[in-house]
Amino acid sequence: MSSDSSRRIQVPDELKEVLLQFSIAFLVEQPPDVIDYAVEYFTKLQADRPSVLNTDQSTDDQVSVNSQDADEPPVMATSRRKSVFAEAYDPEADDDDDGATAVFPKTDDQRARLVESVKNVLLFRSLEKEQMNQVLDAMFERKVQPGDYIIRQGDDGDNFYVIESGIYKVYINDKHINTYNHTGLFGELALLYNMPRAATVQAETNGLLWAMDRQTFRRILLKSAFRKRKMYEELLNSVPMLKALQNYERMNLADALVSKSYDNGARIIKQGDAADGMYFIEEGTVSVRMDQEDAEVEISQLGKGQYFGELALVTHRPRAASVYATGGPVKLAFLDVKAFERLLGPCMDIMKRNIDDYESQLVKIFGSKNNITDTR
Ligand code: 1OR
Ligand code: 1OR
Repeated sequence: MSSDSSRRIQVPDELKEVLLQFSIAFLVEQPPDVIDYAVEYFTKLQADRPSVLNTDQSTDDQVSVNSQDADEPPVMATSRRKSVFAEAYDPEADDDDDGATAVFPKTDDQRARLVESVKNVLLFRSLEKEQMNQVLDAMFERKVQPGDYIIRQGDDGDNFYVIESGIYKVYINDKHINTYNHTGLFGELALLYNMPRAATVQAETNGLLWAMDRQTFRRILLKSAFRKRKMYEELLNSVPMLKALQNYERMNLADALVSKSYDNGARIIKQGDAADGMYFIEEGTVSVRMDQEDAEVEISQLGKGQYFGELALVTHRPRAASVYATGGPVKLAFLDVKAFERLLGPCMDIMKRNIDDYESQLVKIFGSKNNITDTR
């Protein structure tokens, strides 16, 4: 690729991206006038752009309901584009929708291996049983050898792949940016957003992939995946910590979230319990309370766009506090511990900083050195 002999004009990635997103937004919305629409679109884009200087000061030494708001990552990470997945696809307007679904017969062994491989595929989570069976029927096996190119950047999307085994390296403009180790999926972006392949994927080792063709992908998977990504987009954009994630990583996070609702007063987390995941607040508020002698004392309130339950996952200790739904029904997005470990690595430093903050608050409130984070 870089050894390409023909001299080509370099189109900056940012330009490509901005124009692609603009075009998609235009096609989806079909406004009457291109220029008017462009002015409106780019004005909004400019207004939404994270400001260049992070003026947020975190010197607040009160017990702050909003202490998480100070955890914006450095500007470099935030200046990335905000969102593609809202504009990129309108499931209702999708016409790639007819024809019968392919069926690839499988031996019992193959089917069992396939079921195992797709077990952790987040995109499949929201499928109903019947759709899931259609998906399994439609997938076919592909063996690969070291050096095989599975996907080339810039190509049209044909298949989407779930990894059964093998190591795969991902390159953008010849730069190695990601590696899959015997698990995961790739090739969904081009099919989901109807755009050229965003990256090249090459096998490092022998491996086995399960493929699904574009038609089936779009017909069965796309609508549910898209809805979910769109549903969580606003939430994920409103959590300052998650700005440390790439857009693509936030989309994967959306696939992994599960909605949960709690009535006013319900206990969401019990102090001392083992932890199975963390929560982001979509709607409502929660009260964080700690056992203090015979009573529970409220130590914090959290609201929309904030998160809790991360502490036990980071420290591998029991829950440090109890958390209750307050102020009407509370809507939460739950992230289980496995997905947390896989997806929130880039946010770890920010979470740890906030945890340091808990510690100093603890000393302030209870006047003693705490043990919420020591690992013994
Ligand atoms: P695709 O259909 O575009 C290439 O074909 C695939 O590589 C793509 O779907 C993804 O499944 C996969 N950015 C874009 N695509 C990625 C990335 C990625 N990682 C894997 N793929 N990253 C962002 C880099 C700026 C890496 C994030 C860790
Ligand atoms: P967890 O997994 O331990 C309880 O489950 C959650 O309450 C915890 O994660 C945090 O997400 C959340 N100290 C400890 N945990 C807190 C605190 C907190 N606030 C929220 N949580 N402090 C409050 C600081 C404003 C310090 C103790 C006084």
